[in-house]
Amino acid sequence: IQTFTNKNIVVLGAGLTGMSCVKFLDKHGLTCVVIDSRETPVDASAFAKQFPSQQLKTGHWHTSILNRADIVITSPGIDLDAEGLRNEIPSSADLLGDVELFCRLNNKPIVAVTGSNGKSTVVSLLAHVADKLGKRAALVGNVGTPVLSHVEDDVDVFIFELSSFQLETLSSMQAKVACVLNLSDDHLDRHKTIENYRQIKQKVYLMSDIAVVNRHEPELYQSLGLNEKSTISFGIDKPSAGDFGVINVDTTPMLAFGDKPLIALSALTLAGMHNVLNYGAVLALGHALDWPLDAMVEHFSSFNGLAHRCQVIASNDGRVWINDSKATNVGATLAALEGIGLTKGSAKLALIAGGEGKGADFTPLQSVFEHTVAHLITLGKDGEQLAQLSKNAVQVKSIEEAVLTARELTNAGDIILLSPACASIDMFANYMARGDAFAAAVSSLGEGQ
Ligand code: UMA
Ligand code: ADP
Repeated sequence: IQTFTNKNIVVLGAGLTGMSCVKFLDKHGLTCVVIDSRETPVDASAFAKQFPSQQLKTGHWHTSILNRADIVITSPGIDLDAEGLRNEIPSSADLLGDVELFCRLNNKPIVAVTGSNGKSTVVSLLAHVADKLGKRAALVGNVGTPVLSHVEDDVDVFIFELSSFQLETLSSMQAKVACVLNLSDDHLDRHKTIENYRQIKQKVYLMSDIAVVNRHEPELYQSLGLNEKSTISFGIDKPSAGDFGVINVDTTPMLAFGDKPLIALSALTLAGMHNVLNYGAVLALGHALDWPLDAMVEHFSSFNGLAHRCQVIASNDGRVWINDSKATNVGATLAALEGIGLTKGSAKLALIAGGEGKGADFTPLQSVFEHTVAHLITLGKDGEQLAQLSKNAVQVKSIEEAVLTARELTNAGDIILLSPACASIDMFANYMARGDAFAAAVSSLGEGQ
């Protein structure tokens, strides 16, 4: 970090990432200017009090300061091209993200997980198992804790959840093991094409000793020519020796390592085939770290999943209300609908969806809407586009109206799923606020038929 001394350092963004960067630089006696285009991203007087040596500039991008930068540490949510910032940064400047800075300073083992869906579930389960096995693990990154806030922790392993945004500015990671869980349309408003998005995700494999790969998505790794010996795969089909998958023991489907059965699928707490894949990925990652498989499996049962991911909400009107607000892309909503479609029996399903679609193609949802969704209730910026995919669609203006409409259209025994296939930012601060508003609207309904 001493190479940063006497340099003009600019931190772009005063969100979680930006503030973790200022704190880190400040602690090491370095000064920077933090720039944020919003008027009041943070309380300016609290900032001045906490960081008297640091400067905060808000309201616009202050390009004259950026033009003189030697080092620019940017936040993942800032689209440098769309904001017109790329050309304002001197070509000689060191442009990096917080994860890149972390990796330049770190020499502890890293597990890196990326993908369109399942990242938070996989890294949280891995961290849970680590904890139970007595390993000191720090869970950081896109999951909500900026990496730099733990860079000096004395741990056995860092577990990184990485977004495509964070990968864009990362080149120095040397992970022990990395995984791209899956890929489906997401963030295409920023990455433009699925090919660009894939290439950004695949970078994790080029920065890792061991690659954990999804056998059902070979296009994510085959072209990279990875070393067979240091590749571990997972899937829901029968695995080869050294890989993870599903085998039938008598007639019981079980997660297995090669031909060794580990646990029956029916004993897994998180439901749905997508979660079988998530469990398989966790086993493969743990195996790459030499963690004992039997002990890992033993600790699966005490992990109950994360809020806002296919979470059943308490209600007393006889219906099953499910909050899957974290389904912010088409792939996640498909996984939820396919899982529920397999188990719902004769119950009717009403789906609440819509929001900011981020330029995704919604048509993969059309056939599952036709077969599984009795009533589609849409809202938000791209609600109309979704509504066009179903004959049984109703458009509403708010989540409260969506809940009331769903209640009117359904009967006791039916299922109502909030799984938007879209980001929430057009109507809410984030997916958690959307899920909380949904749960609050459901609880205010009271009893009824
Ligand atoms: N900003 C501007 N102008 C803009 C855009 C942003 O000034 O046009 C400023 C905002 O005012 C804000 C700052 O930039 O102060 C925000 O930076 P940010 O959007 O990078 O958000 P952070 O608070 O730093 O949070 C980021 C991740 N956010 C995004 O990538 C959008 C968090 O992931 C992550 O948990 C955190 O760093 C810690 O690593 C969230 C996320 O939504 C959960 N991720 C996306 C996803 O999962 O789909 C990728
Ligand atoms: P991420 O951190 O990648 O957004 P989460 O674990 O938070 O992933 O889950 C996000 C959404 O994706 C939830 O709606 C969840 O039910 C769904 N999901 C989880 N795992 C998978 C998977 N392997 N494939 C498809 N969808 C998934």
